[in-house]
Amino acid sequence: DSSQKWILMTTAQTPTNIAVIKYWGKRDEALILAVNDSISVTLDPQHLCTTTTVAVSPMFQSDRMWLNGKEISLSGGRYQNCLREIRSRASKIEDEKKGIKITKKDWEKLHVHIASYNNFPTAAGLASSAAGFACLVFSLAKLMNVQEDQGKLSAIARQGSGSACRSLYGGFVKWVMGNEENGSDSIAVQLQDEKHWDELVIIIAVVSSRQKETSSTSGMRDSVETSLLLQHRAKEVVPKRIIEMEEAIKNRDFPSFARLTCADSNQFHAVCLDTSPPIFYMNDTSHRIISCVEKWNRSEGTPQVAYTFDAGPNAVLIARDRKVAANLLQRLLYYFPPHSDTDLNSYVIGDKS
Ligand code: 2P0
Repeated sequence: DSSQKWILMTTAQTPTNIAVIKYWGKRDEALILAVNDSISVTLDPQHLCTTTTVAVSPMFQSDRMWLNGKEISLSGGRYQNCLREIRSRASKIEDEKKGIKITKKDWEKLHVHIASYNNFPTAAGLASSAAGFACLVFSLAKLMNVQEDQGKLSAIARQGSGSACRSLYGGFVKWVMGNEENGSDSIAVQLQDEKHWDELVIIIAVVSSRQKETSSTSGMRDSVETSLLLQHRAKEVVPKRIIEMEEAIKNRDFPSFARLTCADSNQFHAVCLDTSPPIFYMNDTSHRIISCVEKWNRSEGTPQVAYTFDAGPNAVLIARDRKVAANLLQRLLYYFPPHSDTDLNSYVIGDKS
């Protein structure tokens, strides 16, 4: 009854995640099914996170969404898929004190308003879509009293953005590519919780906060169509690396963790170069950061820092402990002094959570 004046609202916060074994390439574009498994670490929610408030009311005339205060269209397939999947699982709510009663049938007609904020630059290769869709799905599921486990919710978030499925858990997370054609087994699972390896410190060196030129979605489509290296990587390389990485994480084996993380980042960017037309996500500053870390690790005889780069030039640096992290920051400031040609815009420092 639209004469009713109530609004029901809920807010959630979701951190972004950084892949240490990368997802790059889909076998199904509409359902967002990957060509290989991937593994990520979820960041501390204080930094790099999305906060989303969702509201439902009989007074709302249509579904609407605002991102960082600006209205955006919900007409895209990805938003529609997430909304439809969540709505179809909505269950009844009865709150006598507030005088709110929503039946399962009511949810089909009720509209939602969504307000989402990122505390970091959108689409600068800092995985904003991962936190964004994970938060959207999680908050809508809470609002609509959806009774599904996290795995099922991760499969819904996946249909918003592949990497989003991994942000529904803290700690170390694996996105299992699955075999089913309908994607029902393409879900995220937690490998280890946030307390398992809490000595690690993650520093993100923001090389550029400009919007990237090639979106991940179109970049990986081109790679799937043209890169032979991608085929080799998905079939031969990643399956072995996933097993080794799970073992390294379980044993808190930093040398193996660092070796696998750096190698996988480098192979992902090699796939980008092997794509036609080639995709350049890293720039000279990114390459210089890699050289610095490689030299330092070699001179110590054992890795101190792992680096990984996503679809942009920003460096994600994972230090083995706080002491190394302090040393790393000093080195970054020395080699990339502020206000020089190659200064870094800022640093985001976070313990992983
Ligand atoms: C990852 N990236 O595993 C990889 C590494 C970027 C490089 O997932 O098309 O925004 O929405 O599924 O998830 C970025 O791709 O792409 C990404 P869609 P998404 O984190």
